[in-house]
Amino acid sequence: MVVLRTLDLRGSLPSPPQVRGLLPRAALDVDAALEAVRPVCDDVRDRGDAAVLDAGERFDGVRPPSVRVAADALAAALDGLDPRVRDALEEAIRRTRLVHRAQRREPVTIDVAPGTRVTERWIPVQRVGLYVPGGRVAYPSSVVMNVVPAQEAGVGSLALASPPQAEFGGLPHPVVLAAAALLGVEEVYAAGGAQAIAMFAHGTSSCPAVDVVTGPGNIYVTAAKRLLRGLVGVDAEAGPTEVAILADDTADPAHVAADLIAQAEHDPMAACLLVTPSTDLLDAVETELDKQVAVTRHQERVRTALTGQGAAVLVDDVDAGLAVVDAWAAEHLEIQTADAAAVAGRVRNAGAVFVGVWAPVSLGDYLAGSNHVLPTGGTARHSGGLSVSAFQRQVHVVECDRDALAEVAPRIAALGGAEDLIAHVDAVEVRLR
Ligand code: HSO
Ligand code: ZN
Repeated sequence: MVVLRTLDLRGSLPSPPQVRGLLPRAALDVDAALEAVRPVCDDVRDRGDAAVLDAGERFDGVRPPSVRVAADALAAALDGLDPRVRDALEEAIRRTRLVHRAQRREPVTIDVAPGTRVTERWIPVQRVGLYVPGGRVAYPSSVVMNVVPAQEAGVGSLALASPPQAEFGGLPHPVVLAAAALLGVEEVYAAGGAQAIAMFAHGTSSCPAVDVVTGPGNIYVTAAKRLLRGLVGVDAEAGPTEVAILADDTADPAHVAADLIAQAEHDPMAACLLVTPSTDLLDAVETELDKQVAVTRHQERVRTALTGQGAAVLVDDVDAGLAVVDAWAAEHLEIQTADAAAVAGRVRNAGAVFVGVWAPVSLGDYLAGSNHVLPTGGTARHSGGLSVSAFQRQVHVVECDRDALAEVAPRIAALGGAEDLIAHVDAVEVRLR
């Protein structure tokens, strides 16, 4: 039996912070992992490649033949790629590129006063390190989701790391290598966990240091990113994956159950939530879960996730349901209600929103063209998914002519005086004298 913990919030709805406190979500103790990764990161800083290789042997159970994957291994992986997978990756790349190309921003020039203009330019960082996990599952789709935005941002130098696999002679998973090759990424490293992040941040003789590190990973990857943030830019912290499904009695219980199971399949710590005003739907979903979990491939972790952090929330109506999912701020939010598009239009907090019966999360994971590197753990309240902007900075370029500077000089003098920074005032006046 798979019984979702049920939370009855019918009647009066608690405040958003209270709702967050009531709803389950696997907690990651990143601080505890910090102490574990610190010596690994320091070792990579001090001993470079040798430390990366040693850590591979110790944590991934295999010593890679070299830190950098040889060009012929990349070519061989692409040659050996199943044509159906190749076709799927190519279409995923095409769609993801379309979406992310549209995120590029042209410079904007604002004439703030006659003779004074500020131009905002978006400039790509020079070099990035992209991390692709490879522990429980290999994620070639995550290669696409990281590489495409970096390429569309205009990043010139791109390195990718993924853990060495014992069954592939210490190389990363061949489908990950093939996906990298398909995208034209030539710099790939057999490095996983904290050692990969430290390699990117500090640089080694094989891998020059990068400016920005992105990509999801386990708790050690997350801890290493937290430790080395500042030395490098990092994207948002990615915790265990999540889905919330807001559904009414128009939803098909088989779909709801299938989508909860699909997310649970990632991780025994995955959090899966059904929010509904319909007790009939809830009963039907539980019956479906029993049927579907019994025959699903990764039954054990699905069961652990659903019984551990799975929950059903009963609400008065779809409006109250919206308040609940907004408070929880799911990484993935599915709307399976009447008039789903209108309901989706009112969502405030979610990493990505999936509208109606034909847009399951699985579509977004692989082929919608949207990005699947998304904010987890409630961080969707303040952050968005991975995009071109993670690889660029906006830079203000300031221009002014003599008359315009003279015009505004008294105001600079007033503010400089108010802050007792008279050299600031002098730097203007020396020009106008
Ligand atoms: N749902 C995952 C992404 C993924 N799914 C990769 C399949 N492969 C986290 O957004
Ligand atoms: Zn997924």
